[in-house]
Amino acid sequence: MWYNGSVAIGDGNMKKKVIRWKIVNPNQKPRIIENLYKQPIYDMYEIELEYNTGEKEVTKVFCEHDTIEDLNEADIRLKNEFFGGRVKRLKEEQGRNDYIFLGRVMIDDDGRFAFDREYIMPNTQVSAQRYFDEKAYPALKQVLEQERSSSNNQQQVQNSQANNATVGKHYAISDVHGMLGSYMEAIRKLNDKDKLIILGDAIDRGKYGIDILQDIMQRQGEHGKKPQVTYMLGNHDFAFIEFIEVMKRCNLTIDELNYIVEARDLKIALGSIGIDIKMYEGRNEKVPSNLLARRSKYQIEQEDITRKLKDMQDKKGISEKEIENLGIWLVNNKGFNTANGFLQLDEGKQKELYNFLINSLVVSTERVKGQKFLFTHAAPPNILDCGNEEDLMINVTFEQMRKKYGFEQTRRFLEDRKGTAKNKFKDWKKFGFITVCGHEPKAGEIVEDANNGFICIDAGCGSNHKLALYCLEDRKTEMIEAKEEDKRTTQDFDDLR
Ligand SMILES: [Mn+2]
Repeated sequence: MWYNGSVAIGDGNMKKKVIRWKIVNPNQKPRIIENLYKQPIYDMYEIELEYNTGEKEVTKVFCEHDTIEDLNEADIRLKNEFFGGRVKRLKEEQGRNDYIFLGRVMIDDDGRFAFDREYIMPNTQVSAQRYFDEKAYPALKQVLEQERSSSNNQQQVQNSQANNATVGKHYAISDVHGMLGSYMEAIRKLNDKDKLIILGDAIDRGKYGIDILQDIMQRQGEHGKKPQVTYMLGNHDFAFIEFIEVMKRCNLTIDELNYIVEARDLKIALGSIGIDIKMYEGRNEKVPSNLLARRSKYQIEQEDITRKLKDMQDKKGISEKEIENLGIWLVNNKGFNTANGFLQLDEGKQKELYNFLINSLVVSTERVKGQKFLFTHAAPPNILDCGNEEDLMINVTFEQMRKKYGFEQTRRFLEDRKGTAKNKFKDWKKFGFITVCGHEPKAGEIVEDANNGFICIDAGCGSNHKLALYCLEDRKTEMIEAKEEDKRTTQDFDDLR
């Protein structure tokens, strides 16, 4: 049976399309889901897209049980541009034709990403297990070791050729997001004299963020492994530091972390269901009983989890805000891979990693071929705060910034958006600087904004799998395509940030 509906397709530039749905094989699950969930909670569907031109195509979708009817009756009639946008993105940019799709993304009042129906879990017990499964990580380690040893061999061969280079160049990459293969390939393309500046967010989304950070640690400083690497922090690194500090201060257990994840899952699910119910009510239509039943079930679970979290607040001294921040990082920002990796390390290695992070730079400057560059994850600092510095050539670590401006101000700095920070870029431009930054991906492209004086090199490594290796001397970019193994670790997610 086909369900019919119409939907606006495209990101921003809407093109109208008509779609229809059909259940193909309710018991077939995507492989990645099978790994994550112990219950067959997803059905596979085919959707037929019909373009205005009359052209038709069929693509596969995986949906949570029972939600396809909701989508048909509700979401499709509702303007659901994200659905179309996602189909388009996944098909065009990733060449994929199977994925999980559960509906819309919701943006909160501040224009920030709030929830995503991808995270609705009918069984939150199961969903929480996926984040902190002690057995999951070692299996991945094996894959990692294979990648390492093959890249080491190649590295040796390459080094013997490349070491003869007399002068090194400066390169920058950003927002690697756990894609170890892409990171290693960037490293392999450099010679021993080159310098690589990483503009933050090496972690989260993909599975190997911790391994990337550990490799970077070995390459830091004059006497480190070559080529030399400088790591700067992004907003994901900030959230990771917050996680480590709260974990340590409050001595949280794995169970308690899972409560935080469950609470977040439930909040997202209830938020999404709430939107649907409001929509039916707004149209004076009967709210489907399965939707109401799901809401009651989640509400009961939420009451239970709220009690547990209250208990944690009293006994462990974790604040409500910290619980929320951790939940957002672990679930929405896909920090669970990083958290899992971190928890597998012994205490000494954990400490080493933490010290590395808090002493990493958040702002740095460099002269390359006479041109002044400012490096930062999101946007430059307010130039007035840096006025006393000689020539404005500054290097600021996370700890220095936190001491001077506080934790929350540092968070805001690392989360800054290009749209609102234009004047900061322009101020630095007046003093002859080009800002090189990341943070806001453009699929498969770097953005050179000469007017505002910045180059954003985030080509979306963690979402559409393109890593831009930017050479400052040549002002040229090389695009690195992610390895299949890395792609699989993010295949069940797609996100804008
Ligand atoms: Mn970022």
